[in-house]
Amino acid sequence: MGEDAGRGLECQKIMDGKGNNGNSSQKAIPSCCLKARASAPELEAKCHSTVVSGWFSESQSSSDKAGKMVYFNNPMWPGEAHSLKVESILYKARSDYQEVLVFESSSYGKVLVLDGIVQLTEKDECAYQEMITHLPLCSIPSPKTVLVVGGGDGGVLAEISRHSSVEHIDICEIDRMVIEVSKKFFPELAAGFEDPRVCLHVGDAVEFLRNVPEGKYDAIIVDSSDPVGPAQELVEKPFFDTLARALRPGGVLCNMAESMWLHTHLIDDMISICREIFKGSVHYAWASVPTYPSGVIGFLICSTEGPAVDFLNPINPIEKLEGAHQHKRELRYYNSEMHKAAFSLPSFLKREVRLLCD
Ligand code: SPD
Repeated sequence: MGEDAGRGLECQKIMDGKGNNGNSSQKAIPSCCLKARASAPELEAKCHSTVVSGWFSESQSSSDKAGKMVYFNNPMWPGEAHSLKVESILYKARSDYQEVLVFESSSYGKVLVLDGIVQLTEKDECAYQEMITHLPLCSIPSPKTVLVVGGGDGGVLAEISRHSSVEHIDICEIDRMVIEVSKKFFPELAAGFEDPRVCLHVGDAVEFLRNVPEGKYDAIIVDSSDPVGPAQELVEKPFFDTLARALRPGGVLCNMAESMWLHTHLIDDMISICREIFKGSVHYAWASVPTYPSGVIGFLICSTEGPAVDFLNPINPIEKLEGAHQHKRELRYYNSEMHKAAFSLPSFLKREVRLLCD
């Protein structure tokens, strides 16, 4: 759908990363590129996705002064790179913030890649989008106001739209190109923007949250990319402070929280920050997503002080939600059993992230 349909346009705000309207001539360089430049200053520091001999790999490449390609590993998962066979490249362009790539894979359908990192594939996107949405929304009775941070592909919006209690959904996505590309190549997900309850803000979430009235939301979902590049600030304490401030007492946050196989230190840091800020409860849950590094992704799920939230036993089960199953798309991954199971953690994680045992 064009942005002129639905109520999306009425509340659309367009800002650059600094909260100004219009185009800024100074474009921020993604921090992964800064890292690449620091470690190899002779490189023209522009990240490219890597497609070699018909295979996409989750590593990045850059060209040196002589135009020769140099490959480097993503700093988030050194020493490994998952690969997908490419049938055809459908779209490739650089936005103000990142490189955006869409390709048709031979086994996972269409794939959306940002700065060389897989964001979703048609085959397994359901696991991530359903879990990050319904873990929080099924844990509170009758959610009404929801904020999505990131989520420019629209998949999380499409899941929220199953909840008929929801009256208003704000979404703050920094990169307009992600929205446009999703509308073109992933229309089933981007259909989420058509929901008349959705209010789109194109801009920096940190800036957006600064101006949100205290206690506005029942739930916030942070559907970000990894904390390299434009999403770096989204795992830092000041950002969690603003999220907590924007939630009502007993409101819930669900935040993408990386892989337990690869990022125990990051998870540990995030949990310790959130324990300080969210006085209700803080939990870690996970789901299986084959095309994410190590095949799993985690969610940090927290509540603010107020009416107690029992995340482990959903009070608002999806099976009882009127209309949730008569939706345009079938639920493929989430159900109340998966919800409860998602909080079961392997022993190594409990040992390495001691805060999970408190
Ligand atoms: N390592 C990849 C994590 C990507 C998380 N965001 C996915 C966006 C899908 N809506």
